[in-house]
Amino acid sequence: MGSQPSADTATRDAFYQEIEPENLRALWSVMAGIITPEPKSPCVAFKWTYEAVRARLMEAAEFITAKEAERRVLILENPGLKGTSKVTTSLYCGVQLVMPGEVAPAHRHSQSALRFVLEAKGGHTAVGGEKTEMHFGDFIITPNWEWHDHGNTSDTPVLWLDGLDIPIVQFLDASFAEALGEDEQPLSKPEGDSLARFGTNMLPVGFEKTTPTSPVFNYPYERSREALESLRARDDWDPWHGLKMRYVNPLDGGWAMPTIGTCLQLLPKGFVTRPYRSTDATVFVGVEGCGSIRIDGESFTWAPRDVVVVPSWREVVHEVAEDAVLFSYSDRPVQEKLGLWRERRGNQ
Ligand code: 1HN
Repeated sequence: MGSQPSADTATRDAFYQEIEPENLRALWSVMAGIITPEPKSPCVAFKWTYEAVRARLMEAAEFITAKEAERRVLILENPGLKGTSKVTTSLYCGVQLVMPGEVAPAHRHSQSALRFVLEAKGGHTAVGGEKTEMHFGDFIITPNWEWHDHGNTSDTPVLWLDGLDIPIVQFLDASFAEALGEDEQPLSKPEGDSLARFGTNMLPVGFEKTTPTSPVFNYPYERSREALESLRARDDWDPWHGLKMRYVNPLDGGWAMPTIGTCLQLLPKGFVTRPYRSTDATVFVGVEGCGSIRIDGESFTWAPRDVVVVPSWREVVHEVAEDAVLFSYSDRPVQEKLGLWRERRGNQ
């Protein structure tokens, strides 16, 4: 009883083929592939060297302006996800170039963006009526549906890394976008307003949270770096992360962005982290010093501004020969909200 049917493979395969035109599929024939005992991603570990990406952007600048392109960006596309414009299965990564005198015109869209500034001596971005100057290492947020435009009034190129939740919005089929029709949006706030209002461990009395994104939109590197430097005095290193801080929304202590979690970490000279894995595939950006990231035994050496992507649930070991700083981003806030995020700390 219950174990009777035992048709041959040919009978079963014929059945699968017969039901296919009826838009039916037998779960038992695909179940092992869709419900895996552990994450099994087509996303692969990879490194992009900044100098190589920068050189290609400079080449592009000879045949297209920032305005013509709308955004002059080279997408860092994961080799395991070709043709998808994804760096991981849930996130996007690109490097953007704005040449002296150029503008990237105002537009807005459902996707949220982060900028991590790689090279800037006077570039700027405006978000939701406020302009901010860009400096190396600044983490800048463009919340979804806020107008944003970029410009460069300096005499040197401005480059930054763009991290967006494009694949998440695409998965949900929730994309809207529009152009303002002007190069620059009208400014309604003085520069520095958001940081003074929300980024000084004080909040305007009576202020109520109405959006899921941090009201601080530029987290200057100078401040974040100084915090890490002050904290090293205690010599209190996490064996898996060194000294790793997350960027927060001062209104609730949560992640600064609803879909993308961002961190800055310091690893002291000679530090080797213990093996670590987590379900959030992560994009690391070298900021200071240099080192290597061993991913499931494969080593990727990095220097400032290089980008390394670690897929979900792959084992990570950081090793640095000198003091090193890394910026990173992942979809951890989404996984946490859904109760899906997991980590495993090895060598305990
Ligand atoms: C975008 O708006 C920017 O504003 C950069 O700089 C990259 C990639 C896809 C869609 C919108 C930007 C983008 C983007």
